[in-house]
Amino acid sequence: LVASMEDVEETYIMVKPDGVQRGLVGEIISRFEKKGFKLTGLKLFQCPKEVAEEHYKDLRSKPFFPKLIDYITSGPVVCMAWEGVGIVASARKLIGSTNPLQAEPGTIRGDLAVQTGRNIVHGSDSPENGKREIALWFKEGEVCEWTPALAPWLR
Ligand code: RTP
Repeated sequence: LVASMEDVEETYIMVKPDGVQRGLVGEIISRFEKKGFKLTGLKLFQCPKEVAEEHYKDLRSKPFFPKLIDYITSGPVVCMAWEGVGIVASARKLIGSTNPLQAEPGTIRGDLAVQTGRNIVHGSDSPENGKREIALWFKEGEVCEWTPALAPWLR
């Protein structure tokens, strides 16, 4: 049985500055590509403080918030929009636990990172936040709706 279009979700995935500087952009993109998800938006972006603060607004009261904003704005990030059946939960699984030492081997953080404050990648935690974050990080026209020309394996 093949999933229907109603099961397709959008998520915002971001390679954080440490992931970019460690040369892990290709590795991270390729994990989502190989899984079978569809890339609909991609850019390298030096994010202003206001965007980082809006993105992490739910964490505003946390003691680590100022350090988190410094980290995310410390260098360019790679912003990505991805689409797929059940992608929000699946991407979180592929990424692994927030603390990379607790992330399972085989996950991105489990294989490639050590510290919570340097955990190389972000993934939206709900379909609603997926839409909200894509709208926050991408301008009108930067996200591309497309259908594979030959094989409809990607949805
Ligand atoms: P993300 O939003 O980046 O995918 O991370 P997450 O859902 O796994 O974790 P969340 O609790 O939303 O925290 C967002 C990011 O803040 C940093 N953080 N630092 N105790 C700390 O120092 C601490 N806790 C969280 C991490 O970069 C985390 O990914």
